[in-house]
Amino acid sequence: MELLNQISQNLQAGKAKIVKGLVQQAIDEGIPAQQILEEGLLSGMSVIGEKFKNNEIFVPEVLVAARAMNMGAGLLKPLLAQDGVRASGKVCIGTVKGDLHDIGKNLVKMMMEGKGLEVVDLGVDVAPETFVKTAEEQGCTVICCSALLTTTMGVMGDVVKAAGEAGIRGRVKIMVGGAPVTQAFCDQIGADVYTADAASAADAAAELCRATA
Ligand code: B1M
Repeated sequence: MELLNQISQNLQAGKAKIVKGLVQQAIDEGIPAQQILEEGLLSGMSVIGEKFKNNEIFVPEVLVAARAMNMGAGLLKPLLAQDGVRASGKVCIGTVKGDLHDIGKNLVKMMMEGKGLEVVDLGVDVAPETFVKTAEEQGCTVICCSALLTTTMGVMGDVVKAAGEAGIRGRVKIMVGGAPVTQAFCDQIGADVYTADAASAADAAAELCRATA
């Protein structure tokens, strides 16, 4: 669809205000929020990812694209929430220590809120103890860890260990995700659930909250 393609192109060019306007136009034209997210914003971000990987663009270009992505995604947030089914449950989420990538984590958060979950956002560079302390103090059913770097994904294993040491593993589940994370890695560190994308993560968290309600 031409409009979604324009969103993708302008996101790649880092034109945040134009992206915001086009996303609003797409909403006004009745295009479903999920489709705008996937075929407009995420498709543009994946081109940026490829170019960054191939050294065709560098950090500043990625940052302006990320800003455009966040501006567009902000408009979709209430609509994705409307589509959700209310589920009682509270989770905390963060990008693990040493890792500053938050675009995927923010999407996961948005989709979880869309499912009616209350989400405590710990931000980026989150220490294992902070995940555990938050889950304990705020009564979270699920700890959600995101990592984008092969050098930081191991911190997720430290979260599992810290939760075990705090004696909360019986009532708090640990979910992991992010580009380098796999089901095999999840099994290896003893986390409870791995999901590959934001929508599946939201479904899984809602299910865990329902199961323990
Ligand atoms: Co970074 N970076 N980066 N970066 N960056 C990657 C991850 C990289 C793959 C690029 C590359 O070289 N090919 C590479 C990692 C290589 C590796 O570890 N194997 C990399 C690197 C090396 C670095 C630096 C070290 C670069 C440097 O300084 N030399 C540095 C590290 C800084 C740090 O964190 N300490 C760095 C910095 C940055 C920026 C600051 C410039 C920027 C981040 C901006 C921000 O997040 N605010 C950035 C970006 C944007 C990227 C790429 C281009 C895009 C990541 C992204 O946002 N994708 C990325 C290349 C790529 O992915 N192709 C790259 C879109 C996002 C929607 O996807 O986060 O995967 P993603 O989330 C998905 C799923 O993974 C899943 O759901 C989301 C949507 O469906 N998901 C979960 C995520 N979390 C989940 C949790 C769940 C479940 C699912 O359950 C709890």
